[in-house]
Amino acid sequence: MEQSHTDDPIDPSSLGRGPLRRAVYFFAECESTNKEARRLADRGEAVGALVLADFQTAGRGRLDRAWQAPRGSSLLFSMLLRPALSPERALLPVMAASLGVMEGIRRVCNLNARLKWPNDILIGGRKAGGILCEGGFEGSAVKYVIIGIGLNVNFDPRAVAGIPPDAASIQSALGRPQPRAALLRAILEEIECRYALLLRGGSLRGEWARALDTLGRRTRITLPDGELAGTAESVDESGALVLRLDNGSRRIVPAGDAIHLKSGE
Ligand code: BT5
Repeated sequence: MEQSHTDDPIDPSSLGRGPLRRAVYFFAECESTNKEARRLADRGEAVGALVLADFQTAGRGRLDRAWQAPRGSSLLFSMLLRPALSPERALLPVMAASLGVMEGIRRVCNLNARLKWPNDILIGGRKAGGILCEGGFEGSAVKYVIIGIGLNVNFDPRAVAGIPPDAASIQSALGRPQPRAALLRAILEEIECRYALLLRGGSLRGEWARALDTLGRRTRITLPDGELAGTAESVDESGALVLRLDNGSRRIVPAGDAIHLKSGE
């Protein structure tokens, strides 16, 4: 799986300044940037720490799935947030992050990425990135939120064992590599302005709805206690999916694993 892409280093000092890059922790290699960010958070690190890695030895997706990326090829980073949010509103930072990734890709690469509810970045309808959001709690209060983002940039997913062959990357979509630092900087700027909007009490619902490829599609959602299938109708203010079930009733789904179905499925 190891393949080297060392000609495009990310210089942390080139990332500019902003509230979610107050302190940048760069690792040539670590197990998982989410794990490092959690370690910092548990030690009392303030909001705005950004953990960035060139390679993860144990990158994680949701539900303990693996996230793989060849060394130096991708964007792998985690942001430490300390929002005053109830657990029901924990998807709001994911909305800010995924919309920021999408807009950063558009600005720097001129590519129209889309989103799959709740945490995937799609290019050409295929998964090019994902978000892993983890919370630290004190009782029922959210003490911190870690938003981990993996985005496939400069490699061909078909050529890397361990990555689903139908995955996408920016290089595969454009036919040429892109400078990772410039892309990361734009993504951080776009996330920061959306996160600031949320902190001011603003809404990302409209932008989230327009960005989601999921809306209007037949979708199957896997939940811890079973499965639901129906048509994804809309999203509510907290980012939850409004699903019209096959029996006609509506169900609000705060989180889950979604699959877009083909018609007739
Ligand atoms: C995700 O999980 O999509 C969230 C991925 C988050 C990764 C970042 S990297 C920085 C930070 N540190 C971490 O340790 N994690 C975060 P999920 O929806 O569960 O998708 C995981 C599934 O995506 C796997 O089971 C594979 O099938 C697939 N996968 C693995 N690597 C991939 C890649 N590079 N591109 C596309 N799909 C991939």
